[in-house]
Amino acid sequence: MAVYLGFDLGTQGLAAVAVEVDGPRRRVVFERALDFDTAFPRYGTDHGVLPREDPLVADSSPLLWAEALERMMQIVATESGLDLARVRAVAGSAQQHGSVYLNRTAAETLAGLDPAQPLVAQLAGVFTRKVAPIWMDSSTAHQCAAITRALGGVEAVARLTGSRAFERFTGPQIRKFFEHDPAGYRRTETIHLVSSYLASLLAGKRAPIEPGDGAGMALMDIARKAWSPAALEATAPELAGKLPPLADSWTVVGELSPYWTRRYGFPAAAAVAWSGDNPCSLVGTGLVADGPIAISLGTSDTLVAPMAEPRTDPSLDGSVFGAPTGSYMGLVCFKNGSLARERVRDAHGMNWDAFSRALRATRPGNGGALMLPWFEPEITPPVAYPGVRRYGLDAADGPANVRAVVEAQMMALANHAQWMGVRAKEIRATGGAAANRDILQVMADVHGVEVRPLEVGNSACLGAALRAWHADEWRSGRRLPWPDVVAGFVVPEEPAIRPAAGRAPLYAELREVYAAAEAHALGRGPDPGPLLEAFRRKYGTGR
Ligand code: XUL
Repeated sequence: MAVYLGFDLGTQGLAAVAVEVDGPRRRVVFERALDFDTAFPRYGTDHGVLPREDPLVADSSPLLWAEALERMMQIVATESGLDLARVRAVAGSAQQHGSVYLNRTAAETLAGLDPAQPLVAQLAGVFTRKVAPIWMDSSTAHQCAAITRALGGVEAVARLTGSRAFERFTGPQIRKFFEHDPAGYRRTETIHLVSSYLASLLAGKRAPIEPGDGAGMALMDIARKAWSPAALEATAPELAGKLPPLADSWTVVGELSPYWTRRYGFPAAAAVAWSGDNPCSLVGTGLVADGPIAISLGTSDTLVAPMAEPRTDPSLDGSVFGAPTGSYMGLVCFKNGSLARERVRDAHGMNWDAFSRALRATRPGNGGALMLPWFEPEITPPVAYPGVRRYGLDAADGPANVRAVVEAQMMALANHAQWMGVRAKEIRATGGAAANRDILQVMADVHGVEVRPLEVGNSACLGAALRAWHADEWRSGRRLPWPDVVAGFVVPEEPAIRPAAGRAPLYAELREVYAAAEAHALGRGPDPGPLLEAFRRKYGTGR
């Protein structure tokens, strides 16, 4: 009976899942989550982000992440009730794009961690940059423009790397660090992603980056899954020597280092490469064959779908990443996910129950009242200067604003994923807000397909644990097919949430109006007023 451990370090917290495999019997035997703000208040984070003056900047603390990892390892060792001797492999999932900058003492420190001391006490001297820029940062427009120019334009960047150079991507962030602190950059021996940094802490040595997370850096040649010399050159000097190597997702980095075995009694289990949360979620939602797509409603809202070949988005809103299966995946990402839902909830003094009641009390189409929920700078479509736009929507009307924010999010997800060309047969819903069936009803109605939440809500974490199992089998020479890896673990809940009859034409029309409102707000199209008017005439106004 083997146990596999998966971690997920998200924006706001760290989660862990343990799965047990006993022949055909598969079960989740442990789940736990830690919230950064409340469990580690001394870092002063707000929803996992360090205090900031510039709304375009978003950093977190690599020390906080290390402390959280240690706390969770301790919980697994002392509170989970698991027989540690049965833990065969550990893997992880991490928020994508964030970067950690280590000096030349780091390798020795990691290799020789003293089991008598806490981890953070020993790591204090290994960073050349105290903070880690994270995926919510959108302060690198200049660097994106410079990299894009050097690589021959936006389409050329997308063809080469699978995406345009997005502000949150690691390459532009590295360039910004080099420009603002050239001496710090020179002192940097290794630049890790959040994923490879955490894998390195577990293995006690430099872990590689795998192609799922590596694709989110604007540095990887997506077709070859290798660092692109041209992209490295366009980003910062001598970058090739500072990046860990790229390696397959199922790479075993080494064994859990003596720090973990001696301090907490773990066995010398395989420490497997970590990946990004979206690639891990692809596995944890069971998207290992064509058919379903997945939507994650978390701090960010994302839509992912498996892809056989790296086909890029002509509108350049979406991204192609490597998939942990060795194939590819398409992704669209929205920054105004849970954050926007919470802002609306809080602005109208509601809790989640009241939020749900508001959804039930309002009509699909919201009487033609629309919101563009850009509370924070948005990724899709790119909005540098935030500001919520309302069309025919009274800002004081709580229920109408609740419906407007959820409909907007679902329509934006559907509209901006069209380039993937997938006709989804079913949507697997995951992330915190997937527990809310009223939100999922809007998802089903707007997308016109059945929606199934999953029994394990944190699919990125489950995906990480399943990747640990797959990698352990692989190193023993067994090539476990991916459908066998997910079978029995990825269990869509029944009954599915079905699109209500008659809503398809309404949302088909409203999605066009929504696209027109986006174009208008971005200065690319006329006022959608007449379209909204026509919609209201056809479908009625009011609740
Ligand atoms: C994906 C993205 C976010 C983060 C959130 O490109 O930026 O989904 O991975 O953790």
